[in-house]
Amino acid sequence: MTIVTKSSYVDGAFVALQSSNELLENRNPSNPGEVIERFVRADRDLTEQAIAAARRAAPGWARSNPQVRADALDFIGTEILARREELARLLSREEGKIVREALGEVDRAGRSFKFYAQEVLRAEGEKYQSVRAEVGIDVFTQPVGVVGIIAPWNFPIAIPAWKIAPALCFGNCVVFKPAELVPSSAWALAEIISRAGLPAGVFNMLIGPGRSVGDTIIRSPDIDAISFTGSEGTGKQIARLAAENMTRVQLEMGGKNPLIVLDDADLEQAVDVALNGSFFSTGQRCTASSRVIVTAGIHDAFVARLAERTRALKVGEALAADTDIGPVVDGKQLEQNLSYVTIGQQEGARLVCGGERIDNQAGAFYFTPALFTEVHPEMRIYREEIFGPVLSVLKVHNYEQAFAAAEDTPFGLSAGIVTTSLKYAEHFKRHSSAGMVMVNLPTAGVDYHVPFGGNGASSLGSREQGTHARHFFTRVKTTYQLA
Ligand code: UN1
Repeated sequence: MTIVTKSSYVDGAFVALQSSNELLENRNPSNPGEVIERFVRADRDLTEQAIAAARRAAPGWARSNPQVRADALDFIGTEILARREELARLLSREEGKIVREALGEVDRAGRSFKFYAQEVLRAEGEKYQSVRAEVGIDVFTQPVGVVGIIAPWNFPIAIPAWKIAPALCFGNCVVFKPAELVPSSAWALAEIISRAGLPAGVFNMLIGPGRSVGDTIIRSPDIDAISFTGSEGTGKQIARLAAENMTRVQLEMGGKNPLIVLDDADLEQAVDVALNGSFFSTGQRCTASSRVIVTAGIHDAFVARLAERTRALKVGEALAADTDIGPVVDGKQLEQNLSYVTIGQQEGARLVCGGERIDNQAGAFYFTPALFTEVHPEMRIYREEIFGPVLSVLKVHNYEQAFAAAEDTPFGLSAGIVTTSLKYAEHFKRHSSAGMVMVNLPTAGVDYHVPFGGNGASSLGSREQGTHARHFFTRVKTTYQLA
């Protein structure tokens, strides 16, 4: 089969290929010998060109007819949903999540565009009386301008969608950098956007490395705002560099999300919630539950049942219908998972099951979900984000101890509780410092139309998604007028 070479999208066109171009190979983690597609790597120059094109397009797009924006977003959403099977299979091949999960992700992406197609036309603005007689006050919002969007590899289409859709909706131009591990879904999305009738320069996509493309976006005085999802280290660096130009930032970083299981929980429900939140999508979600805090009365039964269910999960090829957990995204992430398993054992935790690489001919990055018990709160496996299917169980004696343990982290993205007690559920919803709280539901897996985000080391800036996205993608203008 011939391998296609694709390129970035700048100023209304896909960039022409040249023989001197540096190439990036997109490989399938279920079969690393297979190259899905090749991509020409963008460099600093091309990034500057994309930013300049976005800058030129910004004034016109900011004043564009809202109906034009609504129609464009609706077109993109409709096509994504119509091609869901094809896009989901492509996503599974490049990222490794199973097709069922990829379908859910593609639907979420399509629906985000559909949501913002509606949001464009919502009334906005406020009127006030002034404290000075004869003065009227109007408050309204305007686009921020040119937005840099830097997306991670773990949600190759949904995260780009939930950042790009509101950016365009609120009248901004976009310079989008997908993660180099997942360029194919990003390219497919850009190709759809390229046919949505947007003026040249409104949307640009650069496939290339963080050290050149990302760095140019972050340092550019012509970028007005940066929306980033990725690691804490990169997020901090973006915040530091963006401060030089007073660029607005929205950062979604790590998590070490707790799930509390109380004695009064329904055992089967608790196991379902833990299994899904910790291991599905190969644990590669910033919202994954990587710490389960269990009260003593249910602890042993919970661990026994969870171990049984964990052992029964089938790890394998992402595209196979009977696979529960696909491969880890690449060799580097696999090494990280394995090294945390060793660390956990050295720290004295008990590895109940999993935590091993599965040998296979294709060299696929298969890793069995790992369950640790006898964990102490100071252990690294309990404190640090692993970003893989590695779960630590902490035993406590009551809700108060469970709550204190859940709160004992610098992160604050998502937190869950499994209980039949209204009192504890209410207390947890009210007092948890996480940005998202789940009762009898996994910590991961969120809706597309409500605020998404966390606190502490997990997030900086205003919330993503839903109507709240407006706060990041617009500026507020207050006008005073003498009658
Ligand atoms: C989800 O749990 O449904 O990178 C979404 C991440 C998050 C998205 C999680 N920003 O994992």
